[in-house]
Amino acid sequence: MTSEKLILKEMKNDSVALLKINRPKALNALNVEVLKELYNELQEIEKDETVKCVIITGSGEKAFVGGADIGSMKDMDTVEARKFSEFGNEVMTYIENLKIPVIAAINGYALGGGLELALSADIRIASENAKFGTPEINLGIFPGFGGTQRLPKIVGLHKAKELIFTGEIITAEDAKEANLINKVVKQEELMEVVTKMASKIASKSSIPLKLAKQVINRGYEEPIETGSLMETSSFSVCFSTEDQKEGMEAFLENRKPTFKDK
Ligand code: CO8
Repeated sequence: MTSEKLILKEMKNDSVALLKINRPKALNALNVEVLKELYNELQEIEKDETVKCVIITGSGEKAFVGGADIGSMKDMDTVEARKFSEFGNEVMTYIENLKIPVIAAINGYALGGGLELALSADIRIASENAKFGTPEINLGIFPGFGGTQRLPKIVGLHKAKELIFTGEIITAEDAKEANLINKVVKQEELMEVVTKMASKIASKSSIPLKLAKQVINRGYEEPIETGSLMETSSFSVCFSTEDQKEGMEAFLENRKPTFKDK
């Protein structure tokens, strides 16, 4: 047992937080303790109105997250496995619905539960050395942290089934081709690119950012009529904000807007 923190938090600037999973020797594998600490850190971040974007990454050069911790799962019975899967799903759904945008900076292996963590983020940027897959089938199980649900929505049913049934591990380039990730960058540039994108997002008004995320996520599951209604209601709320006036005035005055999140 180590008393070292399993999640390292660092502020990249006033409004961008970085959470780094800190078990590099175990390829940042997710056990209950890691998931709990990640959940706690995210809850703290969500309470802090000044943070407007979160980056999640893994420690070390080799892995984002190598999966759920196989050692901690091996002897689980059905009840324990159900609890672990339920908790993992709870954390992933919390990330997906976090009020502010989440970027996964995928710095190496994103396998099994690690891929499922990345799938919960809003945006996935990977380094060239990253590798992706759902190798659970090789362990006699299948994805249990939301992968069977999120993967098909992102890459399509056919590709999700191929990955889940074969357990094949694919390169960052193939993952980009499959629409699994937004972008592939050089390993040494990953954090710079991701921080730049996070800072760009954080420079916008938090009101339309949060509303847009909510409408996209909720509307995605609904018929177009319901989604459009949600869009119209939330969109019109922006017109009660100072930031909408500032954004449009700044455009017409040919200057950069200064948003106050009001
Ligand atoms: N769990 C625990 N330990 C791990 C994991 C993992 N998922 N992945 C790697 N490690 C450990 C290794 O055991 C090794 O430890 P040690 O040095 O003590 O032997 C260390 O990390 C380094 O790994 P390797 O020596 O294996 O490194 P290689 O470069 O040779 O290989 C691989 C890298 C290919 C990534 C390899 O480590 C591997 O195949 N890892 C397992 C990948 C995997 O199967 N992931 C899926 C796990 S199952 C899952 O995620 C299910 C999610 C839903 C759970 C719901 C539960 C109910």
